[in-house]
Amino acid sequence: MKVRKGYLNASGRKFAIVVSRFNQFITQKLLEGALDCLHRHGAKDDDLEVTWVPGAFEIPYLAKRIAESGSCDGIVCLGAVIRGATPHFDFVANEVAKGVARVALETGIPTVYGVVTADNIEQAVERAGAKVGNRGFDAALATIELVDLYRNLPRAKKS
Ligand code: INI
Repeated sequence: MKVRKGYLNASGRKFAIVVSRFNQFITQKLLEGALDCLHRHGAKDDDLEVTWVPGAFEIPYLAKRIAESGSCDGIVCLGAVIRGATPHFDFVANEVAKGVARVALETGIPTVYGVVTADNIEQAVERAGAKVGNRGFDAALATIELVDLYRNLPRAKKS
């Protein structure tokens, strides 16, 4: 029986983080959580790149460019979309979720969704290092695991 698993080893791997400035008081905490996770699992600063974008809507554009550049093994996407603060919450939240998934599917680079979507500021704070953990840390952990897993997969056949 073949069982495939990814292990939590970030050593020697390159990671990109794309983080949005909108609601920066939340996204800064997500970034800190993601960096903490990457460092604790062996990543070195020289192997990390952080790109700031204006809002969550722009995350997929930059993630795609970075994935296509071949500069990293995995991408962590961080943002905060808060319903109370925007009438077009659903639009922004849906687009960023679909966009991040498309980047992963189209480029073959593990690209992980670490966007907090919350009804209000209190809920967002809870997901950025308060009551309910830190979504940035969690997204980085998933990225580390996927990068390791992808490395050990057989290469896709050329059609
Ligand atoms: N961007 C966010 O990251 N979070 C939000 O809650 C948000 N709101 O409230 O609208 C938001 N809007 C900006 C959007 O992501 C784009 O940057 C903007 O529309 C320009 O394309």
